[in-house]
Amino acid sequence: MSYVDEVLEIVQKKNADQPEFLQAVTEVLDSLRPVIDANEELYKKNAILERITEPDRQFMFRVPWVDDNGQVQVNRGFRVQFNNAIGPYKGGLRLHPSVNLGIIKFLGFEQIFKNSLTTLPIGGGKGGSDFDPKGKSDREIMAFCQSFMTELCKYIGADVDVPAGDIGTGAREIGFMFGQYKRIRGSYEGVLTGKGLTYGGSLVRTEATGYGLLYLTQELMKCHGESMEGKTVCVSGAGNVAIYAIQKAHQLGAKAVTCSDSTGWVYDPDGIDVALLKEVKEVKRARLTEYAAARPNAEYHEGRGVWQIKCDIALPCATQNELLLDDAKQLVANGCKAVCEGANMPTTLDATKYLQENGVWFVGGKAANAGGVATSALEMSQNSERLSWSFEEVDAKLQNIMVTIYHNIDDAAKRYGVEGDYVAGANIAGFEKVVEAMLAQGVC
Ligand code: NDP
Ligand code: 2IT
Repeated sequence: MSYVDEVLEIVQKKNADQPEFLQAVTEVLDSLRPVIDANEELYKKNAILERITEPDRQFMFRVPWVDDNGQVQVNRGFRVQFNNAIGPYKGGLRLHPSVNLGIIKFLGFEQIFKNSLTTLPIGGGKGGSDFDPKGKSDREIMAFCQSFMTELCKYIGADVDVPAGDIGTGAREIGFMFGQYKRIRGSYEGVLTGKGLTYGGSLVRTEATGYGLLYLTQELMKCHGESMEGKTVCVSGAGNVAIYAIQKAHQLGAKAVTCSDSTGWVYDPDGIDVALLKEVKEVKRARLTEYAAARPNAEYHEGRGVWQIKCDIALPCATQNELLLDDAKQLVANGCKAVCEGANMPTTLDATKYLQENGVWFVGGKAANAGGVATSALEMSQNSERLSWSFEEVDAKLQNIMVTIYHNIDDAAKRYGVEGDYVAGANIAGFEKVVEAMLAQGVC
């Protein structure tokens, strides 16, 4: 049995109740086969794969808070510190009722490779809670965030582990958490990213994941002799990543015609109105029915369905496993040329395989959505030097990072004889740097 298969078997046995984690590990290890085969003796002797699939440590804790009726509520908090071979742990905090240890582990595991791809010195981690921010008052959100940070603050620090936003965690939540960290630890430091601009945040961080996704997509198209001009784009999600992906798509001359939330989706043939979408989702925190009601030609549909709309480029930006095999078939049948993941693991393994086998240029989230965490690392740099850079400066760095990522993953795929397989290219390029650092640092 090959070393990869041996480790896959161990990981499956140890984590049988964590399907998302197993999915993420299977994708990575499967695509690393050419590198592992070339170095099997060295990696096996050093148990590289056993070490990289086991978190350095994981914290699970009780988060008690008082709701507006005076009732005590209890949630479960998580922080998984997966690998710090190349820098302090870095990764977001997800607040969503579906959150469990397996989901945080899949996200933390992917973060190792993504963060390596950014070319910046950050390790992989992730955290969150099964807390549901929907329908909560600002006071309830603050009560939860303060309680969550009261425990989390023991494990993080500007040179140790630097959390940020993810699903359900935006500027409001980061602000409440930063305030509580400062209060308990008495330290004003860059312990979180995605902070407000008045207290150490970076320009462009809010837009960075969506913008970065489009910068990478643009480079992908360019290298295949195509431009973004006049392209029709289907986007899923209606949160931070989706909104700024749509905005940048429009700035680059394409037209994004769909978005979705957890209850339904919108098709707007005139192009999604970003200002209206921001008003509905960021200010009112309302449903997409409100968007559709304000747009004469927009259609609203309950459930899921954005991938049935004919498009040149598909950008899944909501959550994991939201683009299934049937969706992939529909996209191919409609002539879709490229799929780039704004979300983490939105495409199932069989859907990815189908897209790749049918000539769709497919770039996975570890490369395509790395602009968010890359800009977080730029926020850390600014905090360290106690300066802040202009919008243009950060945006130019972000563009450069995304273009570099595209070429690094393309080159890695070519080096190992899998040209055009950007999933393998990303996993290989991300893995190479981490494994070199792990070997240099001995058994730890
Ligand atoms: P937000 O919370 O801002 O938005 C998530 C959006 O997806 C919402 O519109 C939400 O609907 C919708 N959605 C639909 N179905 C689900 C579901 N089952 N679970 C959760 N959300 C659902 O999150 P982000 O935009 O920040 O994150 C989107 C994806 O991008 C995630 O996979 C995240 O891990 C990834 N990502 C985020 C980065 C960042 O910087 N924020 C960086 C890199 C990746 P509703 O409006 O009804 O809640
Ligand atoms: O999935 C991700 O890369 C994020 N949610 C962003 C993490 C970060 O530290 O900015």
